[in-house]
Amino acid sequence: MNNRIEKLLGLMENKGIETVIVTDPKNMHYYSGFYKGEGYAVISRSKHFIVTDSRYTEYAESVCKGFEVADISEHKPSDFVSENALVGFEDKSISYDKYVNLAKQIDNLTPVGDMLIAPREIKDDDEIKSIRKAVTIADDAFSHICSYITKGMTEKEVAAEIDCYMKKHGAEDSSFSTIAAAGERGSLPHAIPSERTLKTGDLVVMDFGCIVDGYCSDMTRTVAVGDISSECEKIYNTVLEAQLSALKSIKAGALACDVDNVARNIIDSLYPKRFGHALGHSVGLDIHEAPNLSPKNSCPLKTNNVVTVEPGIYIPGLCGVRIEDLVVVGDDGCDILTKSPKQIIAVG
Ligand SMILES: [Mn+2]
Repeated sequence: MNNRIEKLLGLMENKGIETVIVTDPKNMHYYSGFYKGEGYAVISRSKHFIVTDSRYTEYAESVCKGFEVADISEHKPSDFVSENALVGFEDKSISYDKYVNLAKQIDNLTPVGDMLIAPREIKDDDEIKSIRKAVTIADDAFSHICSYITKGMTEKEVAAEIDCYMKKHGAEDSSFSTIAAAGERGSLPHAIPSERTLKTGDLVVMDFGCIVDGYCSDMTRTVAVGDISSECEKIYNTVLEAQLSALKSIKAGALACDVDNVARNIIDSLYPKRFGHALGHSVGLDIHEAPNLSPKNSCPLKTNNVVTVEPGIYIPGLCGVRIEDLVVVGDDGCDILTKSPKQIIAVG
Protein backbone atom coordinates (compact mmCIF):
# COMPACT_ATOMS: atom_id res chain seq x y z
CA MET A 1 0.00 0.00 0.00
CA ASN A 2 1.43 3.40 -0.86
CA ASN A 3 1.99 6.12 1.77
CA ARG A 4 -0.67 8.37 0.33
CA ILE A 5 -3.36 5.71 0.62
CA GLU A 6 -2.19 4.84 4.10
CA LYS A 7 -2.51 8.48 5.18
CA LEU A 8 -5.92 8.75 3.53
CA LEU A 9 -7.20 5.64 5.30
CA GLY A 10 -6.21 7.29 8.59
CA LEU A 11 -8.19 10.41 7.73
CA MET A 12 -11.16 8.27 6.68
CA GLU A 13 -11.07 6.35 9.91
CA ASN A 14 -11.19 9.59 11.93
CA LYS A 15 -14.46 10.43 10.22
CA GLY A 16 -15.90 6.93 10.29
CA ILE A 17 -15.79 6.76 6.50
CA GLU A 18 -15.35 3.23 5.19
CA THR A 19 -15.13 3.93 1.46
CA VAL A 20 -14.34 6.94 -0.71
CA ILE A 21 -15.47 7.28 -4.31
CA VAL A 22 -12.76 9.32 -6.04
CA THR A 23 -14.03 11.23 -9.07
CA ASP A 24 -11.58 14.13 -9.32
CA PRO A 25 -9.00 13.18 -12.00
CA LYS A 26 -6.13 14.84 -10.10
CA ASN A 27 -7.01 12.96 -6.92
CA MET A 28 -7.23 9.72 -8.88
CA HIS A 29 -3.75 10.44 -10.17
CA TYR A 30 -2.42 11.35 -6.73
CA TYR A 31 -3.71 8.28 -4.94
CA SER A 32 -3.53 5.60 -7.63
CA GLY A 33 -1.16 6.79 -10.36
CA PHE A 34 -4.02 6.70 -12.92
CA TYR A 35 -3.18 9.75 -15.04
CA LYS A 36 -5.46 11.33 -17.63
CA GLY A 37 -7.81 8.37 -17.75
CA GLU A 38 -11.57 8.39 -17.36
CA GLY A 39 -13.66 6.68 -14.74
CA TYR A 40 -13.40 6.68 -10.96
CA ALA A 41 -11.53 5.04 -8.13
CA VAL A 42 -12.92 3.37 -5.04
CA ILE A 43 -10.74 3.32 -1.95
CA SER A 44 -11.75 1.20 1.03
CA ARG A 45 -9.79 -0.18 3.94
CA SER A 46 -9.47 -3.63 2.41
CA LYS A 47 -9.67 -3.12 -1.35
CA HIS A 48 -9.04 -0.44 -3.96
CA PHE A 49 -10.50 -0.31 -7.45
CA ILE A 50 -10.03 1.67 -10.65
CA VAL A 51 -13.28 1.55 -12.58
CA THR A 52 -12.68 2.47 -16.20
CA ASP A 53 -13.35 1.45 -19.78
CA SER A 54 -11.41 -0.63 -22.27
CA ARG A 55 -9.41 2.38 -23.52
CA TYR A 56 -7.59 2.54 -20.19
CA THR A 57 -7.73 -1.01 -18.80
CA GLU A 58 -4.27 -2.14 -19.85
CA TYR A 59 -2.74 1.16 -18.76
CA ALA A 60 -4.45 1.06 -15.35
CA GLU A 61 -3.36 -2.51 -14.74
CA SER A 62 0.25 -1.59 -15.40
CA VAL A 63 0.47 1.61 -13.29
CA CYS A 64 -2.07 1.37 -10.47
CA LYS A 65 -0.27 -0.86 -7.99
CA GLY A 66 -2.53 -2.23 -5.28
CA PHE A 67 -5.68 -1.48 -7.28
CA GLU A 68 -7.95 -3.95 -9.02
CA VAL A 69 -9.18 -2.75 -12.39
CA ALA A 70 -12.90 -3.16 -13.06
CA ASP A 71 -14.83 -2.54 -16.28
CA ILE A 72 -17.14 0.45 -15.97
CA SER A 73 -19.69 -1.08 -18.34
CA GLU A 74 -20.12 -4.11 -16.07
CA HIS A 75 -20.25 -2.35 -12.70
CA LYS A 76 -21.97 0.40 -10.81
CA PRO A 77 -20.45 2.24 -7.84
CA SER A 78 -22.66 0.40 -5.35
CA ASP A 79 -20.99 -2.90 -6.34
CA PHE A 80 -17.86 -1.75 -4.50
CA VAL A 81 -19.54 -0.58 -1.31
CA SER A 82 -20.67 -2.77 1.56
CA GLU A 83 -24.16 -2.31 2.94
CA ASN A 84 -24.61 0.41 5.58
CA ALA A 85 -21.04 1.66 5.07
CA LEU A 86 -20.50 5.42 5.26
CA VAL A 87 -19.29 6.43 1.78
CA GLY A 88 -17.39 9.64 1.10
CA PHE A 89 -17.86 11.52 -2.17
CA GLU A 90 -15.97 14.50 -3.57
CA ASP A 91 -18.54 17.24 -3.01
CA LYS A 92 -16.21 20.02 -4.18
CA SER A 93 -15.74 18.66 -7.68
CA ILE A 94 -18.31 16.00 -8.57
CA SER A 95 -20.82 17.00 -11.23
CA TYR A 96 -24.43 17.27 -10.11
CA ASP A 97 -25.35 14.60 -12.60
CA LYS A 98 -22.85 12.11 -11.19
CA TYR A 99 -23.90 12.96 -7.66
CA VAL A 100 -27.57 12.26 -8.40
CA ASN A 101 -26.61 8.93 -9.93
CA LEU A 102 -24.50 8.04 -6.89
CA ALA A 103 -27.21 9.11 -4.42
CA LYS A 104 -29.72 6.83 -6.15
CA GLN A 105 -27.53 3.82 -5.43
CA ILE A 106 -25.87 4.59 -2.11
CA ASP A 107 -27.80 5.68 0.99
CA ASN A 108 -25.00 6.71 3.33
CA LEU A 109 -23.15 9.33 1.30
CA THR A 110 -21.10 11.95 3.12
CA PRO A 111 -19.17 14.92 1.64
CA VAL A 112 -15.39 14.63 2.13
CA GLY A 113 -14.67 18.37 1.79
CA ASP A 114 -10.90 18.89 1.60
CA MET A 115 -9.99 15.46 2.97
CA LEU A 116 -8.45 14.17 -0.27
CA ILE A 117 -6.97 17.47 -1.38
CA ALA A 118 -5.39 18.61 1.91
CA PRO A 119 -2.49 16.10 1.87
CA ARG A 120 -1.51 17.43 -1.56
CA GLU A 121 -0.55 20.79 0.01
CA ILE A 122 2.75 19.33 1.23
CA LYS A 123 4.89 17.95 -1.54
CA ASP A 124 7.17 14.96 -1.18
CA ASP A 125 10.65 14.67 -2.73
CA ASP A 126 9.41 13.01 -5.92
CA GLU A 127 6.81 15.70 -6.47
CA ILE A 128 9.35 18.47 -5.94
CA LYS A 129 11.72 16.74 -8.36
CA SER A 130 9.04 16.76 -11.07
CA ILE A 131 8.13 20.39 -10.38
CA ARG A 132 11.81 21.31 -10.52
CA LYS A 133 12.08 19.73 -13.99
CA ALA A 134 9.02 21.65 -15.17
CA VAL A 135 10.52 24.88 -13.80
CA THR A 136 13.84 24.27 -15.58
CA ILE A 137 12.13 23.76 -18.95
CA ALA A 138 10.20 27.01 -18.46
CA ASP A 139 13.41 28.84 -17.46
CA ASP A 140 15.06 27.59 -20.65
CA ALA A 141 12.04 28.70 -22.66
CA PHE A 142 12.41 32.19 -21.21
CA SER A 143 16.04 32.45 -22.17
CA HIS A 144 15.13 31.20 -25.66
CA ILE A 145 12.27 33.66 -26.12
CA CYS A 146 14.44 36.63 -25.08
CA SER A 147 16.72 36.03 -28.03
CA TYR A 148 13.83 35.10 -30.35
CA ILE A 149 11.57 38.15 -29.89
CA THR A 150 11.77 40.87 -32.53
CA LYS A 151 9.83 44.08 -33.06
CA GLY A 152 6.76 43.50 -35.21
CA MET A 153 6.14 40.00 -33.84
CA THR A 154 2.61 39.41 -32.52
CA GLU A 155 1.73 38.38 -28.98
CA LYS A 156 0.33 35.16 -30.46
CA GLU A 157 3.66 34.35 -32.10
CA VAL A 158 5.50 34.92 -28.82
CA ALA A 159 3.09 32.66 -26.89
CA ALA A 160 3.20 29.94 -29.55
CA GLU A 161 7.00 29.93 -29.58
CA ILE A 162 7.13 29.52 -25.79
CA ASP A 163 4.64 26.63 -25.94
CA CYS A 164 6.49 24.96 -28.78
CA TYR A 165 9.85 25.29 -27.05
CA MET A 166 8.58 23.74 -23.82
CA LYS A 167 7.03 20.78 -25.64
CA LYS A 168 10.15 20.20 -27.72
CA HIS A 169 12.24 20.17 -24.57
CA GLY A 170 10.43 17.53 -22.55
CA ALA A 171 7.17 19.10 -21.34
CA GLU A 172 3.97 17.07 -21.66
CA ASP A 173 2.05 20.26 -22.25
CA SER A 174 1.75 23.84 -21.09
CA SER A 175 0.28 24.06 -17.60
CA PHE A 176 -2.20 26.77 -18.72
CA SER A 177 -2.76 29.00 -21.74
CA THR A 178 0.45 30.98 -22.13
CA ILE A 179 0.05 34.73 -21.68
CA ALA A 180 1.98 37.24 -23.78
CA ALA A 181 0.70 40.80 -23.40
CA ALA A 182 2.47 43.82 -24.82
CA GLY A 183 2.28 47.52 -23.94
CA GLU A 184 -1.15 48.67 -22.77
CA ARG A 185 -2.47 45.09 -23.03
CA GLY A 186 -0.21 44.18 -20.11
CA SER A 187 -2.72 45.79 -17.75
CA LEU A 188 -4.97 42.76 -18.31
CA PRO A 189 -3.48 40.29 -15.80
CA HIS A 190 -4.84 37.30 -17.73
CA ALA A 191 -4.65 38.69 -21.26
CA ILE A 192 -5.34 36.35 -24.17
CA PRO A 193 -2.50 36.70 -26.72
CA SER A 194 -3.65 38.80 -29.67
CA GLU A 195 -2.45 40.04 -33.06
CA ARG A 196 -0.97 43.12 -31.39
CA THR A 197 2.59 43.55 -32.55
CA LEU A 198 5.53 44.37 -30.32
CA LYS A 199 6.82 47.94 -30.54
CA THR A 200 9.77 49.86 -29.13
CA GLY A 201 8.95 51.05 -25.63
CA ASP A 202 6.59 48.16 -24.83
CA LEU A 203 6.81 46.12 -21.69
CA VAL A 204 5.82 42.54 -22.52
CA VAL A 205 4.36 40.33 -19.78
CA MET A 206 4.92 36.61 -20.38
CA ASP A 207 3.28 34.16 -17.96
CA PHE A 208 3.72 30.48 -18.68
CA GLY A 209 4.62 27.07 -17.34
CA CYS A 210 4.64 23.45 -18.32
CA ILE A 211 3.81 19.97 -17.07
CA VAL A 212 6.26 17.18 -16.21
CA ASP A 213 5.00 13.88 -14.74
CA GLY A 214 1.63 15.60 -14.30
CA TYR A 215 3.19 18.41 -12.20
CA CYS A 216 2.95 22.07 -13.21
CA SER A 217 5.37 24.96 -13.19
CA ASP A 218 4.40 28.62 -13.34
CA MET A 219 6.54 31.70 -13.97
CA THR A 220 6.20 35.25 -15.23
CA ARG A 221 8.77 37.66 -16.58
CA THR A 222 8.24 41.11 -18.03
CA VAL A 223 10.73 42.28 -20.63
CA ALA A 224 11.30 45.60 -22.41
CA VAL A 225 11.28 46.08 -26.16
CA GLY A 226 14.16 48.51 -26.62
CA ASP A 227 14.14 51.55 -24.37
CA ILE A 228 11.17 52.09 -22.07
CA SER A 229 9.87 55.26 -20.40
CA SER A 230 11.10 56.20 -16.94
CA GLU A 231 7.55 55.68 -15.62
CA CYS A 232 7.53 52.09 -16.92
CA GLU A 233 10.95 51.56 -15.38
CA LYS A 234 9.73 52.85 -12.01
CA ILE A 235 6.74 50.50 -12.16
CA TYR A 236 9.05 47.59 -13.01
CA ASN A 237 11.42 48.35 -10.15
CA THR A 238 8.55 48.66 -7.67
CA VAL A 239 7.25 45.21 -8.61
CA LEU A 240 10.75 43.80 -8.37
CA GLU A 241 11.30 45.27 -4.92
CA ALA A 242 7.92 43.89 -3.77
CA GLN A 243 8.76 40.46 -5.17
CA LEU A 244 12.24 40.29 -3.60
CA SER A 245 10.95 41.48 -0.22
CA ALA A 246 8.09 38.95 -0.21
CA LEU A 247 10.53 36.15 -1.05
CA LYS A 248 12.67 37.10 1.95
CA SER A 249 9.65 36.84 4.26
CA ILE A 250 8.76 33.26 3.29
CA LYS A 251 9.47 30.41 5.68
CA ALA A 252 7.52 27.72 7.48
CA GLY A 253 5.34 29.37 10.11
CA ALA A 254 5.01 32.71 8.31
CA LEU A 255 1.35 33.58 7.82
CA ALA A 256 0.29 33.57 4.18
CA CYS A 257 -1.48 36.93 4.60
CA ASP A 258 1.64 38.49 6.13
CA VAL A 259 3.75 37.44 3.14
CA ASP A 260 1.12 38.90 0.82
CA ASN A 261 1.20 42.10 2.85
CA VAL A 262 4.95 42.57 2.51
CA ALA A 263 4.56 42.91 -1.26
CA ARG A 264 1.22 44.72 -1.11
CA ASN A 265 2.46 47.47 1.23
CA ILE A 266 5.38 48.28 -1.07
CA ILE A 267 3.15 48.49 -4.14
CA ASP A 268 0.23 50.28 -2.45
CA SER A 269 2.49 53.04 -1.13
CA LEU A 270 3.33 54.08 -4.71
CA TYR A 271 0.53 52.59 -6.83
CA PRO A 272 -2.59 52.18 -4.66
CA LYS A 273 -5.20 49.74 -5.97
CA ARG A 274 -3.05 48.64 -8.91
CA PHE A 275 -2.27 45.20 -7.48
CA GLY A 276 -5.66 43.54 -7.58
CA HIS A 277 -4.90 39.84 -7.26
CA ALA A 278 -3.36 37.70 -4.53
CA LEU A 279 0.43 37.44 -4.23
CA GLY A 280 0.50 33.76 -5.06
CA HIS A 281 -0.98 30.29 -5.09
CA SER A 282 0.25 26.77 -4.64
CA VAL A 283 1.11 24.62 -7.62
CA GLY A 284 1.19 20.85 -8.04
CA LEU A 285 -0.95 18.50 -10.09
CA ASP A 286 -3.24 21.52 -10.48
CA ILE A 287 -1.96 24.90 -11.55
CA HIS A 288 -3.95 26.56 -8.75
CA GLU A 289 -3.93 24.75 -5.43
CA ALA A 290 -4.19 25.65 -1.77
CA PRO A 291 -2.71 27.31 0.18
CA ASN A 292 -2.89 30.76 -1.41
CA LEU A 293 -0.71 33.71 -0.49
CA SER A 294 -3.62 36.10 -0.13
CA PRO A 295 -4.78 38.77 2.32
CA LYS A 296 -7.60 36.39 3.27
CA ASN A 297 -5.44 33.41 4.23
CA SER A 298 -4.24 33.70 7.83
CA CYS A 299 -2.85 30.15 7.96
CA PRO A 300 0.87 29.56 8.50
CA LEU A 301 2.91 28.22 5.59
CA LYS A 302 4.32 24.73 5.99
CA THR A 303 7.61 23.16 4.94
CA ASN A 304 7.34 21.80 1.38
CA ASN A 305 4.39 23.92 0.35
CA VAL A 306 5.20 24.95 -3.24
CA VAL A 307 3.93 28.46 -3.94
CA THR A 308 4.21 31.19 -6.55
CA VAL A 309 5.27 34.71 -5.60
CA GLU A 310 3.86 37.01 -8.26
CA PRO A 311 3.15 40.63 -7.45
CA GLY A 312 2.07 42.89 -10.27
CA ILE A 313 1.13 46.46 -11.13
CA TYR A 314 -1.49 47.09 -13.80
CA ILE A 315 -2.08 50.58 -15.22
CA PRO A 316 -4.88 50.68 -17.82
CA GLY A 317 -3.81 52.39 -21.03
CA LEU A 318 -0.11 52.21 -20.12
CA CYS A 319 1.32 48.83 -19.14
CA GLY A 320 1.44 45.91 -16.78
CA VAL A 321 4.36 44.35 -14.93
CA ARG A 322 4.36 41.01 -13.15
CA ILE A 323 7.34 38.99 -11.88
CA GLU A 324 6.70 35.44 -10.70
CA ASP A 325 8.88 32.73 -9.23
CA LEU A 326 7.96 29.30 -7.92
CA VAL A 327 9.41 28.46 -4.49
CA VAL A 328 9.54 25.60 -2.02
CA VAL A 329 8.84 26.70 1.55
CA GLY A 330 11.60 25.64 3.96
CA ASP A 331 12.12 25.77 7.70
CA ASP A 332 14.26 28.93 7.58
CA GLY A 333 13.44 30.47 4.22
CA CYS A 334 12.54 29.29 0.79
CA ASP A 335 14.21 27.55 -2.13
CA ILE A 336 13.59 29.64 -5.25
CA LEU A 337 13.19 27.11 -8.06
CA THR A 338 12.89 29.68 -10.85
CA LYS A 339 16.36 30.79 -11.94
CA SER A 340 15.62 33.26 -14.76
CA PRO A 341 17.11 36.73 -14.21
CA LYS A 342 14.86 39.43 -12.83
CA GLN A 343 16.68 42.62 -13.68
CA ILE A 344 14.95 44.25 -16.64
CA ILE A 345 15.99 42.72 -19.95
CA ALA A 346 15.78 44.64 -23.24
CA VAL A 347 14.77 42.42 -26.17
CA GLY A 348 14.09 42.85 -29.87
MN1 LIG B 1 0.72 31.95 -11.18
